[in-house]
Amino acid sequence: MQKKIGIFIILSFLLVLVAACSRSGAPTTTANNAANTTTNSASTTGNSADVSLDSTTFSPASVTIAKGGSINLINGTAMVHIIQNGTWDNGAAKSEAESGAPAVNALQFSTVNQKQTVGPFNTAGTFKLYCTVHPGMNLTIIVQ
Ligand SMILES: [Cu+2]
Repeated sequence: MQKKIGIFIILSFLLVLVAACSRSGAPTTTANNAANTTTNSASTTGNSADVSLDSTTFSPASVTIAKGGSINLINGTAMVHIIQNGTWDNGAAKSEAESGAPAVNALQFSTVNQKQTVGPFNTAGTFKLYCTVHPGMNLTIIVQ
């Protein structure tokens, strides 16, 4: 999964490079517009955000990304965290599948600087991840 996302990000950068090259060599206005359109869609789908897992909280606790983007969860300490889709709307957090969100089931962190990518989020909406170990360790992901 992480390899696929890495390849996707590399392809996105290559697309931007190709668009930039064709723009500088393009003689007509029509070609320039086409290059700009390609660049814009690449930057939107390549959107991603870093979220730190602190001792018992996410930082930031809410993050906004573009549709098609991902989040990089990075463990700031050696604390163990187990992350899942869920909700905390009725008090205590509980596991709950979220339609339109990537499935996250017992995603475990146990070493400092450990990084795992969740995504892509291809559906606009508000999604939630929480830590099963630490009550109140909740993350809201807003996809636009
Ligand atoms: Cu935790």
